[in-house]
Amino acid sequence: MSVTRRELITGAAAGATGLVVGGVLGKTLGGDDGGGGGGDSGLSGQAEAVAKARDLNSENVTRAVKTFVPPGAKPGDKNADEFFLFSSGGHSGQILVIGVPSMRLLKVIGVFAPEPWQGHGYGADSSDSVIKAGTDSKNKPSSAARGPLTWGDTHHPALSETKGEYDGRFVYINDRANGRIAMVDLRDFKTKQILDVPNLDSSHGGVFCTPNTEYVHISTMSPTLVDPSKAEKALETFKDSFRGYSTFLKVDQKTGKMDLAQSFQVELPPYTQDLADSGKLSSEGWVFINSYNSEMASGGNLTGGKPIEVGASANDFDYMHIINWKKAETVVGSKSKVMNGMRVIPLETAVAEGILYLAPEPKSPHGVDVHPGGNYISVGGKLDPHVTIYGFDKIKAAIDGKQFEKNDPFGVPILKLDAVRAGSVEVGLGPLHTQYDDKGYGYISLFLDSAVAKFSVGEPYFKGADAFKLVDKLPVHYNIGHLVAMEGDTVKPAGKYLVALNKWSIDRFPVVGTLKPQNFQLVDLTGEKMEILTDMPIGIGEPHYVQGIRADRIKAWEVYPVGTNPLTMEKDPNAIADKGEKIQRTGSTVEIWSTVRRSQFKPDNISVKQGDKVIIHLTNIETTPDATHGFSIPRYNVNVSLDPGEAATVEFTADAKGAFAFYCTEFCSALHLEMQGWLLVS
Ligand code: K7E
Ligand code: CUA
Repeated sequence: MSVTRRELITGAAAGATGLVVGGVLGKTLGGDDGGGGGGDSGLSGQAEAVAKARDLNSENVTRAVKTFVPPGAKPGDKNADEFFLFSSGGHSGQILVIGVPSMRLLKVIGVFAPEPWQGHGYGADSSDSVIKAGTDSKNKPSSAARGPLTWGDTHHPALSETKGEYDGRFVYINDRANGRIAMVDLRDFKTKQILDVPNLDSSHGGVFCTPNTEYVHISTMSPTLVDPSKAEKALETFKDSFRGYSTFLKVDQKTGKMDLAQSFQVELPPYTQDLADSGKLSSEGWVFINSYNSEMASGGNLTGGKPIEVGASANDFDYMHIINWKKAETVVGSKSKVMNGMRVIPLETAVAEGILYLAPEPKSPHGVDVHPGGNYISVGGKLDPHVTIYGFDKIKAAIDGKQFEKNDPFGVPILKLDAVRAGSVEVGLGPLHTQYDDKGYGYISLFLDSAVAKFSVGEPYFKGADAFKLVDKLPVHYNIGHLVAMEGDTVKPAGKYLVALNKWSIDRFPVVGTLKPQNFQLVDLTGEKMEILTDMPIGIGEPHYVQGIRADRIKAWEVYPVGTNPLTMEKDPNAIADKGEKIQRTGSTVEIWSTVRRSQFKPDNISVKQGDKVIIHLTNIETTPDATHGFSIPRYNVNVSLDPGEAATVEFTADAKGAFAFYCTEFCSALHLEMQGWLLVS
């Protein structure tokens, strides 16, 4: 159908050339009867004039029509956004929520970095305690060096799943810089937990949920120095001093929170473990992590040593780690040791129990992505023009038949490449990450080529000579890292759209200074050839990974039941109703219970003595969607957002003397400016 429409639009069917905008809109707006195809109806005539005046050709207009969401479109309407992207916000430490196909930014979720509008990290107990708990030095070997962390480099979001499909409950995201992971509840799109993961000093792409969100996984990137007192000679004894960790964080199904007591790690060789993905369907129960720097290069370029990048690219092969987590689960109770509060299955035990295997991966591997059917695992090698496709059936057979090439220096068996490779496709330069659609195709990002390659991925869709073949290639702008197809990590991808996440955007946008935006490009997958529909500049950190979920899977709340504490998602014990306001002094502590509504704080006068501890419980008693108020106290760095129904507590020592005019920071009503009060510190 889209082809027909496209032919009509471009005039290809009629052999016409040039601008036929009237025909497009006549067809689109005129319904199925094809009436108005001549472009002479009032509407299409007007549109044609606008298109001409703005120098838009028929292709541009088609793209606009494919992505336009009319003002007031309701969720679920055919012309509304059909998908949401949950994008890492890179250095901003946040998550971005974007509508597809409109590519409109819908929300920025405060995660690792304070976010003033949401009051995330500016005085409210709920968010401050999440951020504080997110720097838990006792979980790290190198504890002494750590202070409170107020930023993160968000990289890989992982949406929760049920039976391998996204279920719209939670999203997890890691902090590349500090080896941490956060959980956002998709009922209110707020961060509920930041976990400073034991034994992980860093993390990168090893984040995903298992098919029923039994666990969320995170692994080390740069291996961890196990005993920090040995730092001085650490690099000379790299092989013995460092270890990697594959971490399975147990998820509480009700709250989405990660429970350390039920979590575990599998110790890994000190290679650089990188991207990872969960097995599904036929490979459920296993996970796959690739690695580079199996050379264990550690640099020394100023003192005659090999630069790290040279040392780390010396070998022809690195290793995919193949981990049997279902097996690990049965062993962890009896055969683990506890390290920094985490149960760890030692490397020797992992080998002895058949939990860990390696498979060779060509030339600096990057992405590892499991096919929706579960059998194929696609690996891109940054320095190899091929994508290598492994077969899980072959991996299983090779393990059972002990088809090992040898053991690595840590005794981990390395499977024979020929025994586990199902196929390979020459796709172009710098292949990184693969996503899948609903028709059996894979899409791989080509960093060096600045392109997306589409290839067929074996059975059940493609057999024989067609099994693994390049079928299309699309230039993107420029230097693509990840890409995301809608629900492309699940057992049932939705197809339709793909978004290319480009690192460079030279010449695509107006010059806004020396730091250029990233460029998200929306790609139409419905035609024979991939086609770019639109560019979206991202001017807030460098996103890495993104997941795209069907919009109708998200069942977000519009208002909280009155008195809800966002941290617990339950009624706050200090929430009050109208007329419950009071001020109470106990020794040098002053506690205030305040209602918040259009257009007043009650009480609006608070009098304390210098040095008093002040605790203010605020309840927004509004039940109207969007009736949000803010609460800010000048000079005290307090700024809380009180969404409708929300209860929050602010606590501080009144150490500065004076009269402080607190005010509502959200333009909530005609008397918003009057929504203020006085804190007197005498
Ligand atoms: Cu390829 Cu950080 Cu997922 Cu970026 S990683 S590209
Ligand atoms: Cu409440 Cu402005």
